[in-house]
Amino acid sequence: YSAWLGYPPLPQGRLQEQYVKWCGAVSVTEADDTVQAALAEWNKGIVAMLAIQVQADQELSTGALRVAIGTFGGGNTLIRSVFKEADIRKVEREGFAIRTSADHNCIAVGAASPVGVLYGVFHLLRLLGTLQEIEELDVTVNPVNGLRMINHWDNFDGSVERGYAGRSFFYENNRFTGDMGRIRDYARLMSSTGINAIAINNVNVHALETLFISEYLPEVASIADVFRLYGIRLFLSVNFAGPMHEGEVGTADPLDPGVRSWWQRKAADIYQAIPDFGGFVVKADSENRPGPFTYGRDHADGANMLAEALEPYGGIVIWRCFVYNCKQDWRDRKTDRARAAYDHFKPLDGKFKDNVILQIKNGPMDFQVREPVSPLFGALERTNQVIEFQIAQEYTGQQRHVCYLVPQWKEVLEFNTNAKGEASPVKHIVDGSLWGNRYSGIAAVSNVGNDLNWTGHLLAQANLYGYGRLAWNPELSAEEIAGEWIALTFGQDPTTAAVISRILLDSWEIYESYTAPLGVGWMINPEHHYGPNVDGYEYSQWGTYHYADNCGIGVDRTVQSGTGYSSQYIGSNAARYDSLEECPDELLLFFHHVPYTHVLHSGKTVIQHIYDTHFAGAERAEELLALWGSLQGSLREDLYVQVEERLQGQAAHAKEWRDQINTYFFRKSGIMDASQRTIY
Ligand code: GCW
Repeated sequence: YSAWLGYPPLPQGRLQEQYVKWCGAVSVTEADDTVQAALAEWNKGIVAMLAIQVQADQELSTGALRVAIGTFGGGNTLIRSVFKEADIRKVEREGFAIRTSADHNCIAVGAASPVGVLYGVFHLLRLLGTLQEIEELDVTVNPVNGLRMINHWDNFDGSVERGYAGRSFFYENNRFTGDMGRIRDYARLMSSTGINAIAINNVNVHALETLFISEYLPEVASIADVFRLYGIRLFLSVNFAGPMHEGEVGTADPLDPGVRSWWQRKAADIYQAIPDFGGFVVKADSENRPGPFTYGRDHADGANMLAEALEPYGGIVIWRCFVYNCKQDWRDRKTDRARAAYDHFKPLDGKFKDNVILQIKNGPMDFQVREPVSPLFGALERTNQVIEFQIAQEYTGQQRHVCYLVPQWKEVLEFNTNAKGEASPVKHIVDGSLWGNRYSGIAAVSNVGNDLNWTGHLLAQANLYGYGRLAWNPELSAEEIAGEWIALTFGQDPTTAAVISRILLDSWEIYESYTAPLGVGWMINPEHHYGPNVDGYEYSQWGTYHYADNCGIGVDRTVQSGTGYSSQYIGSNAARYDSLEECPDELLLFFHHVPYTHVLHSGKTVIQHIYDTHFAGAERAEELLALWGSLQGSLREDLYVQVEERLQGQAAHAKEWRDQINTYFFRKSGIMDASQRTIY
């Protein structure tokens, strides 16, 4: 339950002695709630890690060592003497500086704002928890991304759409749970990774949730109060048809004056209750949700209308680009879902108000285990945008399989869009630096629920932790992040760390290899999306096809003979994806329809690749279990057992994947496995 804030005791030794020497006393002079929350966290961490009590400053003799915590303007003389003008200038609103000062006998954690102080304290605690030297600290740290957001898909009835960790801890049975203790612990966890924005309800806004901005505002406001302590702004997903829902206005047409003033009144009420309310998240004209299309308006009309209502209060509209035709005829080979976001939003570039942010899923389809980067990144030059990841493992094992997603997210963030000369990686688009956006950042769908360990699979906590850390600083490596999470969660044993790190770092590749070969997705059971079903979505309306027949497989998205999707990329990316010769193996079937005998860059045929990866993947899933087994006795028994159970399930399920996929393609193609392994 305490996850990475459990503060396991640190091993005896030189570093631990160093910490005891410096951290035995703390100097805090500010009464601000967030600074006090930072102090409480500091005390908690020190007591647990070092087994010492922290003395308050006043009781100390002048020469004694201590940690000083505060804002630059907050009246703490130690902070004032350690940090000079030049230091202070480098620290941004949410950033902090930490310096060990021999002159002043202290480690000073200074920031421009209370939340910066909090982040600084979490940082220092993390340095201890990962056994770093603290005697010569001198760092200034600012978050790279402005918006670092979590989207909940929690429903008022307590269910969580695509939730794999129990039920909501915000709601149950169309009531607020009122479980403020849990919500506060959640806020601590999120804040410790750097999260600063959370939308607490599902983007599919149902009837009762539509009333979160009216009838239920008081309860929503009390959740905002808890988040505020930890520097997190609360957002709500809203129903675009809200004005009609309450029966006051007969339309939701964004250009209708009655609709506009309805939203303006709502905004006034919301800010009355929650003065620092973040804004709205909107899923419109997407998967049967209402939107501006009904009225012949475009998405700029819709988003701008809401933005106008929030503007006087500094609120923002986060408008999702997950807009596509979900009633496609599978016989129609011209419509290509992958094209949809670009086709809808590229023409609107520059038309959005500057408090609108477009939220773009990382790929053009939907959080598959492998898909290319959305070509909208690079295409929008005059529009605020955030990328949307999915921490919830909807298509990556549903938190029953281990799948550490940080390497996938890193790959996406590093992708060079070619948008502006040589180096235009996605990470510089979403951090706002490439186009100089007013707002930018990263959002992701949460993977938590009311399970005791928050995420169902204990190892899925690494995704939650890793997401926050990556949003704070995309330069951190997947290895570093895994290392931090392991040390903070399980303590300092190097063998344990090596084993868990290896499991995490290999897990995405393993999951991909026994499920989705070469960029083909959607071979899953409809609706719940768990487990293999090669044709599960083949004759559906959702635009999700692989077109496997007796000769070959894959979607032709080339310009010459396909849907032309490849041309949505810029320069060499378009050329590379369009070319059968140059297209990277891992995305081959996303862009091309090829015979099973097509030879990959790896030298194997497509069909042999499918067989080999599926056999190897299932075997490697089995090995994960053995690896974990090596930790028996060195971990807390309950933690050991819960992961072991999941890994057993994964190993068995990986075999099911292997056999269904291999058998399907063997029957379709009639081509034997070169190694003559068992295919049914
Ligand atoms: O991945 C799909 C999910 C839906 C989800 C939708 C979205 C919230 O299967 O459950 O709806 O994406 O992102 O809006």
